[in-house]
This record gives sequence, structure tokens and C-alpha cells, in this order.
Amino acid sequence: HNGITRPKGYTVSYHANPAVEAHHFGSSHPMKPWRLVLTKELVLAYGMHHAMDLYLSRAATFEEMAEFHTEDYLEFLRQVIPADMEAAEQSDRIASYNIGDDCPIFDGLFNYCSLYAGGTVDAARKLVNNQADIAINWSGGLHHAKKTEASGFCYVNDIVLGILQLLRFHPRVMYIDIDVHHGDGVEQAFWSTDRVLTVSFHKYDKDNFFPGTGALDSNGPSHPLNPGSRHAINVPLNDGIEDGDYLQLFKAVISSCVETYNPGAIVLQCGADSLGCDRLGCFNLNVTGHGACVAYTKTLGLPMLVVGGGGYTPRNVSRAWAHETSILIDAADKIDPNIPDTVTFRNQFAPDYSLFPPLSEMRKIENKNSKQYLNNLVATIREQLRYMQG
Ligand code: TV1
Ligand code: CA
Ligand code: ZN
Repeated sequence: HNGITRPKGYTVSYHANPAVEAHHFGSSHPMKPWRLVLTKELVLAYGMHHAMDLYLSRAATFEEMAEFHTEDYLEFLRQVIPADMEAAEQSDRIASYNIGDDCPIFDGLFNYCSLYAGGTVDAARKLVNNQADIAINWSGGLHHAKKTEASGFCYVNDIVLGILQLLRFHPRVMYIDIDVHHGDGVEQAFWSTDRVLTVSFHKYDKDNFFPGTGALDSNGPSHPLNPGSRHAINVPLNDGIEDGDYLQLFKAVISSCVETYNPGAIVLQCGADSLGCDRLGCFNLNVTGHGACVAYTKTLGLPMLVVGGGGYTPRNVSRAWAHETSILIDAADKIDPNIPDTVTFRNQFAPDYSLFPPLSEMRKIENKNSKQYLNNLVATIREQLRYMQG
């Protein structure tokens, strides 16, 4: 099978459940769980499954999800049905849990949430139990969900649940988020602890880009007695950032964070809406540039929980996550950039049938990030890290 073998010296676990892919948010909704079908097709066609331990994700239990979410909110998710959207007696609850256009009620909603959350919890436990060094759940990464409400296509925050598992063993966990949106739910969940350092790279425009949080100077509670003080790092970006600048920035920020914070494990959210040509995004990254951040994070040599996230042009999401799987199993150089004939739905990858189409040239968005702006980000963040150390 293309000569893809297990990576030398470490173990990768891959957590998935085909039942997640079958859920529909609605025909016009940009979140398409179907992108996971395409990802799976590529991973299998390239023979990458031979290099990993494969696990069928189980549904997270109510109790596991209640480690972060309230029982009231989970009970609501468990019992709500699409017809309740029209029922007047449910309208207060639906509004209070932020159900609506972004976060609709669809058939099987609770099943969907518990399966993607179960994948991330399982993946975290593999790391904690020393049964894996890198654990992947592409169906997870739903970083906006709050303790008692849905937000931005996210209902249950699987990342928070995964980090809580890692914290049972590791004194300090670092969270990195390369989705084009701010990882606000994860940041907020750990806002008041020094045991998690959250780092999000995102498009920032307070009034015109969701969720409007994640400014450079938003670093956690400033009260000196609060242990979470300064343990949130935000990297706010403008439209059109390209591979070279992004990778340079990513390395500069992440290396400084790791040096200062010395985490025992890393959680990497790989939202693919930071790619060029994304239906909702506004960056200019190529599959190679996005993947280079994953490759760099891997070189840190720490236990790594890797999750998906956003990504609204399904063919490109699957290209990125398949490429990143190959990086994580140390087989990127064994992958044919021409997508194999054996891939079902191969027509999705027309006309180039390449794993690496030039996304940054196909829908060129003007780069509004000057070198001066990016240099200032790095300098300011290094200053913030000095304060964090105390
Ligand atoms: C239904 C149908 C919902 C079409 C939502 C884009 C739609 C969006 C839709 C959409 C859309 C958002 C907001 C406005 C909050 C709203 C998985 C009141 C064409 C992790 C979530 C983005 C990103 C939410 C999630 C955002 C993630 N953008 N068409 N909705 N205000 N919501 O701006 O980080 O990728 O767009
Ligand atoms: Ca982000
Ligand atoms: Zn996003």
C-alpha cells in the first residue's frame, strides 16, 4: 500500500465514527459533516490506516459531558426535536441556549454531539494512558460551545472535555487553535486557571467577524490573585495572510509559548477555514502552509491531541486533514500529490485532482497584514509571556 508503514518510535491513534458524517445541519448551512466522508476516503485511499491504531469513537456519556456542561443544557440537547423550533412553549429555552440559524436543531443532534465529543475524550485518554503519542479526531474541534449554550455551529465543547482528561495527568496543557475564528469557548473555560495556556490565531474584526473576541490585549483576568491571569494568548490577524508569514508567525509565537510555559501536552485545533478559498474564511493559506503548522507542532515532541474544527469548502478540508494525517504518521513524502483513482467521489477534486491545488492564487484576497503589524504581534506576545511568568 504505497509503502506506508507505522512511524518509527511513536504511536498514532485515529478516532472516527462514520455515524457522525450522516448528520445534516440543513441544506444551506455551511457546516457539512459530509466533509468527514471525503477526509476518510483520502486517508484510506492513501493507505494511511496501516500506520495508525484505528478506534471507532464511542458516544461520550452524559456524565462525561457534564464535566463541563450543565445538566440542564445537556438534558435540553438530549430531548429537543426539530418540531420544537415551532413550539411556542419551548421558545424561551431555545433562545436561552442560543439555538437558531447558526446552531439549529436537527435530527440526531444529541447523537452527533456525543459522538464527536466521545472521539476527543477517547483520544485524550489514549495519550494519558500512554497508548498513543499522537491522537487524532477530525470530527472534533468545536471550540465555540459554552458551558450552558451553543455557539457558532458548536453545541458540546469536545476540546474542553479532552483538556480536562489531560489535566488529570499533566500539570500544564497548551492549546493551539489555527481555525480562522477565535477559540473563545476554550479560552473562556480555562480563563481562570494557570494550568491551561490557550493560543488562538484568527481573523479579528470586533464588529464584522465572528465571534468578535480575541484582541491582542485580551490575556485573561488581570487580577493579580487570579491564577489564570495572562494565560490566554491571542494572535489577531487581518484578511489575506499567506503561508510564509503565517508559518513564521506561528513558529515565533509557539516556540516562545512552549519555552515559557513548558507544557506536558499539546492540543492542536486544525480548523481548515483558514485555507484560501474557504466559503467563510478570509485567509490565503495553502494546504502545505496549514500543514506546516502541524508539522512544526509535531517537532516539539510532546503528546499531541489533534482535532478538526471549521472548514467550509469540503474538498479542501479533506485535502488538508488527509495531508496533516500523513504528516503526523511521518509519511508526507510517501503521498502521491495526484489523488488516487480509487477515491470514491474523486470528481470532487476536479479539475486538478491534486492534493495541493494553489488555493492562495485561486481567490486572491489582498494581504492586509504588513510586516510591521506582524512583527509588533510577536514583540507584544513575548512581552505578555514575560508578565505571565511573573
Ligand atoms: C444557516 C444557513 C446558517 C446559512 C450561518 C457564517 C448560516 C452562516 C448560513 C454563518 C452562513 C457565521 C455569525 C451573526 C452571529 C452570527 C466550527 C448574530 C454564509 C468552528 C461559526 C461562524 C464558525 C458563525 C465555527 C457565524 C468555527 N458565519 N450561512 N454564520 N451573529 N455567525 O456571524 O469556528 O469554524 O454564512
Ligand atoms: Ca483560531
Ligand atoms: Zn472557524
